[in-house]
Amino acid sequence: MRKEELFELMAKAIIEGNREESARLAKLSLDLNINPQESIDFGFAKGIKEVGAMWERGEYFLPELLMGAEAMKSAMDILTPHILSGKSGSLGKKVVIGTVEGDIHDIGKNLVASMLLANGFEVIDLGADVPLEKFVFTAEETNADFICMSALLTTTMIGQKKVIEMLVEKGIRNKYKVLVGGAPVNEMWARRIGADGTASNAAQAVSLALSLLR
Ligand code: B1M
Repeated sequence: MRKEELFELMAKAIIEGNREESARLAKLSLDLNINPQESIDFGFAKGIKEVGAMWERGEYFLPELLMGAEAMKSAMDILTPHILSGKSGSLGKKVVIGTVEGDIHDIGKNLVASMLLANGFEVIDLGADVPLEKFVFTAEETNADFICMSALLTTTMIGQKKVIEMLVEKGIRNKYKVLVGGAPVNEMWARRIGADGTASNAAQAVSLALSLLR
């Protein structure tokens, strides 16, 4: 089977909310030695974005959105360990990452966390719906280098701004590189709230974090 055909089947499995099929295709891609990052970016993630678009057009409702997310998770559970390469922590730089308060979307955040880990960062993953103070508290407590915040809802993006304001108020803004991301986040927003940058996917997030170390 051609790689492109497999990617199409992966997207279809997510659109149909078929957990068994997405797990089967994830395993098959590993057997075929396809880079797991490619399977996520060009296969499964395309599917979940289409699910979001169908939901927006009123063609899908919440149960279908949930089923798509479940199918996405079952593929990610199989692929993510293969992205990790054992380099974890080798850079000696610590990242505190999470999805901001009020927001339970964690698929993209998990991907960014895995890629950072795979590229030598030590990652402290606070999960999703993280109270804003917890980003600051954990960064201080663990002597982190980066604070990374994901937000998928236009209503929760403001949490990223509030965390930066907390850092400024405490006089510790310059101790950390702050990265923000998530589907509604763009360069303009990142600049406006005084973040150190944003990235539109996990690979770019890693490049950005590495570039900020120089
Ligand atoms: Co929700 N949802 N959802 N959802 N959901 C969106 C975000 C939405 C755009 C769908 C739509 O309308 N088209 C819409 C938001 C609209 C808006 O705010 N304007 C929406 C909504 C409205 C909702 C609910 C409010 C629905 C409801 O209950 N009525 C609800 C919110 C609940 C809450 O959070 N309080 C809700 C719930 C859910 C599910 C639980 C069903 C599920 C999430 C499951 C989970 O994550 N565990 C879900 C899903 C799956 C989606 C869509 C379809 C897909 C999100 C996703 O996983 N994408 C989404 C539609 C969309 O985004 N187009 C949608 C794949 C992932 C790989 O990409 O997360 O963008 P992404 O991450 C990328 C980049 O953004 C970047 O790298 C990642 C990897 O490439 N990135 C970073 C992410 N974080 C980064 C951080 C960085 C750097 C880069 O540095 C720190």
